[in-house]
Amino acid sequence: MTHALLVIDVQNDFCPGGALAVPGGDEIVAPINAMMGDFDAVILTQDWHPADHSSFASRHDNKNPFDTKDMHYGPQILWPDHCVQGTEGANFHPDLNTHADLVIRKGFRKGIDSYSAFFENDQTTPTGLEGYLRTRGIDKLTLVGLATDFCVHFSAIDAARLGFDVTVRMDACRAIDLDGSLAAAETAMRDAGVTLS
Ligand code: VGL
Ligand code: ZN
Repeated sequence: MTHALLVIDVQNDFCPGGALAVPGGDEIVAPINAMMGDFDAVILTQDWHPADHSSFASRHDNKNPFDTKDMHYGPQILWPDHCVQGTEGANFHPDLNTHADLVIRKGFRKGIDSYSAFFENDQTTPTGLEGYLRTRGIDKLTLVGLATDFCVHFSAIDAARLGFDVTVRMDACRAIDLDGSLAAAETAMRDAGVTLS
């Protein structure tokens, strides 16, 4: 098997002090760096929004961060402005080893969010990552990063549905955990055939 490490969104805005800080988000940087050498390929994802992205609560009247809004593709949680293209918050954590084979950006279309590294939130628009993995012969994925219950969760489920052998290293992930979203994500990942370790 050809085994890739998929490092999800280890960016300043998801770390303590950032705009959408995930508790303990920076604690996973050293363990992730330490595991990179164990894989045939290392791929980083980067949440990469235009300043007027429709997932930002600030773009909607009478909405606050963490409210939900019905979009054309379904319900969307509204977030504080985060990971704006070209800003310090969108940069990878300064200690993350970025000597990766591929960096894939997502969430760059104003009108649609993308939690998954494979499909945007309409669950049909591909990012191109599947083709990259298949043409490189990668069939096994280990996921780590931020946040367990959003981008890691949706990426893991999509990868399993696409037929990859998927493991999430929970010790190298951290969660936002809104209203039980971490427990729900764990159940959904297990039901999709993802190994949680
Ligand atoms: C993420 C919320 C908004 C994530 C990205 O990386 O999990 N969560 N954008
Ligand atoms: Zn985002």
